Order: sequence, then C-alpha cells, then structure tokens
Amino acid sequence: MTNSNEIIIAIMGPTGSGKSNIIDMLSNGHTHWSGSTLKSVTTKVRSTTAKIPIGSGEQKITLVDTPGFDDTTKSDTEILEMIAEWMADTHRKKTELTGIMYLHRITDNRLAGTPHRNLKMFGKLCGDGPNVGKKVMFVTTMWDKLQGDSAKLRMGQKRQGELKQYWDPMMKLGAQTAEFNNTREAAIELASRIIRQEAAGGVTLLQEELVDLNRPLNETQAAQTLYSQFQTLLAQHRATLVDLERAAKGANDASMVADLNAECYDQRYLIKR
Ligand SMILES: Nc1nc2c(ncn2[C@@H]2O[C@H](COP(=O)(O)OP(=O)(O)OP(=O)(O)O)[C@@H](O)[C@H]2O)c(=O)[nH]1
Ligand SMILES: [Mg+2]
Repeated sequence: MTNSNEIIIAIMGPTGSGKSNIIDMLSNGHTHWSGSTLKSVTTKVRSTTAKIPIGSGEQKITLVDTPGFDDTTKSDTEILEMIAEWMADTHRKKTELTGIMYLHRITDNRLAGTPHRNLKMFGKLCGDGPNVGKKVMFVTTMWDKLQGDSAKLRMGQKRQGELKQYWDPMMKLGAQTAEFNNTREAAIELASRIIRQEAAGGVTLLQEELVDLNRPLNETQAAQTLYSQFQTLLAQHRATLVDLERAAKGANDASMVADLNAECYDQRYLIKR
C-alpha cells in the first residue's frame, strides 16, 4: 500500500541552478532557502509543505530541497549519499515521489564536462522502469536574465536544443521539459504540470536497488557511474601531472618553473581529493 494522495516533488540539479529559489517561490516566501553567493548553499536534504492554487482550489504539496551536485564543499559521492538516504527512507515508508524536477541554468555556457556527467548519473539514479520517466521534468532556469536581448535569447534557445540531446533518453521515457523565468506563477505552473502528469507507481532504480534489492549504495548504478567517472578523471589528472612534472624539470626560466610547480600542486590536490 502507498500513501498515494500525498504530492511530493523533489528538486535536484547542480549547485546554484535555482532549486531552493523555486521552493522559496512555491512556499510564497515562507522558506528563505535560496542563497546569493557563488558558494553552495543547501547542505542537506530538507522538505517543506506549501499550498498552491490549482483550478478553483488549493493543493498541498511537499517540496524536497536537495544539495547540488558539483558542490564547492562536498564531493558528488557525499551528495549522492544524502539523496540516496532520503530516497530509500521515503520508499521504505511506502511514500511515493510524485515528481522530480532536474534543473540547469540556461545561462551556463558549458554543457560538456560536469553538467553532462551529473546528468548521466541522474539518469542512472532514475533508471528506465515503467512510469519513472514520466515523473521527471527537466527545467532550465534564469530565462529572465536573457529577456529583452534577442541575441542572448537565441543563445538560450540554442543551449536548450543542445541540452535536449542529453535529456533525450529520459524524454523518450516520458520526461517533460520546461523553461523557468523566475516568477511565482511560473513555479506554480511547473508544479501543476508535474501533478497533472502524475504517473501511478514507478519507483526510481536507486530506490529499488537500495530497498527492494537491499544493495549497498556503492553497488547501485548511480554510484557505479560516479565511481567510473571519478576513475577517468583521476587518470586524466595523473597524466597531466606527469606532463607538468616533466615540463617543470626541463624548463630554464624561473617564473615558468614556479608556474608549472603551482599547476603540479593543483593537480596533486585534485588527485588527493
Ligand atoms: N534571475 C534569476 N536568478 C535565479 C533564478 N534561479 C535562481 N536564481 C538565483 O541564483 C542564486 C542561487 O539559487 P539557489 O536557489 O540558492 O540555488 P540552489 O540550486 O539551491 O543551489 P545549492 O543550494 O548551492 O545547490 C540565488 O541568488 C537565486 O536568487 C532564476 O531563474 N533567475
Ligand atoms: Mg539550495
């Protein structure tokens, strides 16, 4: 049996993509969770309830804020651990997620690298079980920053097109996409669309692995994806370090040696991290 009349929407995505901001808007100023600095703000999974207008009535919803991947203080593995703990707990209590919003800033000009890696991991977290795709909504935020500038808007549309290639596997499973322009009305529309789409059943792969199959987190597909990405990065940093050390030994200019040594230091730090 599931507690099926509860509406629960989790918000995930990279740090600074605007997860807490959407919750602040839906809660109508009740929460003040969004941050204004470049540092990661949300450090643990937390939830709040809000009432939003739907049709002629009101709908109570539970909103779950998550710390962002690509955090400045925590590794992606630590973030996944926190999210996994919450998701497993929810599934154990037979509470079902109504939907997950996955956010991305449309103003980011780099789609390759970290955002792509995180999306891949998110795909493994959801899996491709029946109805899971329908629970997902990919949302690009910060569209208001492009408004009134046609060149910037065109750039945003182009990025949205590129992002759709990464979203495609989940879109084929029914995932929705949306653009957010930083208003409460838009936030309500996003939540309403998730509620309207509500797909009965459909647990995420991560919940199934952790709870139904009783697997430890490090054996789940999401964690394995992070691990193999980490190994690839580590190999790249090691190769760069060898090249830099060789270059530093061969350099005659003192300032160039100092620069190369500083870069070696950075690479060693990344390897240890
Ligand atoms: N103009 C504009 N600003 C936004 C939008 N979304 C978020 N912001 C701002 O971006 C900053 C970061 O937003 P947060 O909501 O804290 O981001 P987050 O995803 O919760 O970040 P973490 O908690 O670090 O994972 C804040 O200053 C927000 O006000 C948007 O759509 N438009
Ligand atoms: Mg936050």
